Amino acid sequence: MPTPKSVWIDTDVAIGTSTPRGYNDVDDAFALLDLFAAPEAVQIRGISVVYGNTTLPNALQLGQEISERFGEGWPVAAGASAPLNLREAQPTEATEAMARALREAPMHILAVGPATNVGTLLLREPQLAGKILSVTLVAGRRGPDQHFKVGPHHHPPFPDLNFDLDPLAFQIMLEKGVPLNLAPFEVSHKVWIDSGDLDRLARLNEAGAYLATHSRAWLAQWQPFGATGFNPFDVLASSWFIDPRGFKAERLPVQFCYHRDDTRPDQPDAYKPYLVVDRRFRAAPKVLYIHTPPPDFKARLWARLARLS
Ligand SMILES: [Ca+2]
Repeated sequence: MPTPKSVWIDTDVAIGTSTPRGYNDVDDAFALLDLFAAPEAVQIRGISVVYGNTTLPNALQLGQEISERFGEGWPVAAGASAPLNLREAQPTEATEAMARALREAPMHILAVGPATNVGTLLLREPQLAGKILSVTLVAGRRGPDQHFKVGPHHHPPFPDLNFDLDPLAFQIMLEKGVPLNLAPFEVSHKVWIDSGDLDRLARLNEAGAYLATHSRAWLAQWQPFGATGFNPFDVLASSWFIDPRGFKAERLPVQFCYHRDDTRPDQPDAYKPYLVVDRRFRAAPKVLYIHTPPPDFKARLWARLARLS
């Protein structure tokens, strides 16, 4: 039996919350429960939260609730409530807790929200960069023309949310030379959770019922796009981290590419950076770009979740 990998989870968990625009993403909760269900593979060193899919207070409350109800009650540290500001890059409970953990022993970081907490940590404590074994992120694409569309009626496409909210945090991670693994839209777009999957999840156990109950409204929100399910973005990162067997990934150079903002087609003068992998960027640092899940991805996920109570 291999030793469990030591990991810190940084999340913008938002399940069950909404804004006037609609329901927020449920995927962080799937990823948290997936990780809680795999103690043989991962040793959870700590959990922190960040703004992103919802506000920091919402993420903190949900993180604590999920940790206590379905996990071992790990404390949840509050991180950033807004993107990194170089003029005021203050420490947070999250950056201090991560720094303490790194000083004790090296660990991986699974950062499934905006990377603000990791970026801030690296700015303030660059000497700890060498203790970060890797950071796994949900971001990136092969080019600005790879649009994040989930159905024939989906327009404009989704942003690369975690990257778009705080590109500077990604720039800092690259500059500090931390090994990065990207679980991008490309890999999650190959997995669909539909209402049959939610029915099955609901029958699994209390944890499955929790995920299913809070995912129905989110799923319904994808129907106008012409999608019959939803892509569970963050759980691709957690599942790959737990057990990478069967996933396909490539080591590719990564860099920022500035291009028209595809999420604002009505604003022809709007540009934004894209996080792009391309083997032609010869001088750029390389990341692991995970692009294809194993064929039995969902069966493996359900089998793990079934172990929860
Ligand atoms: Ca997330």
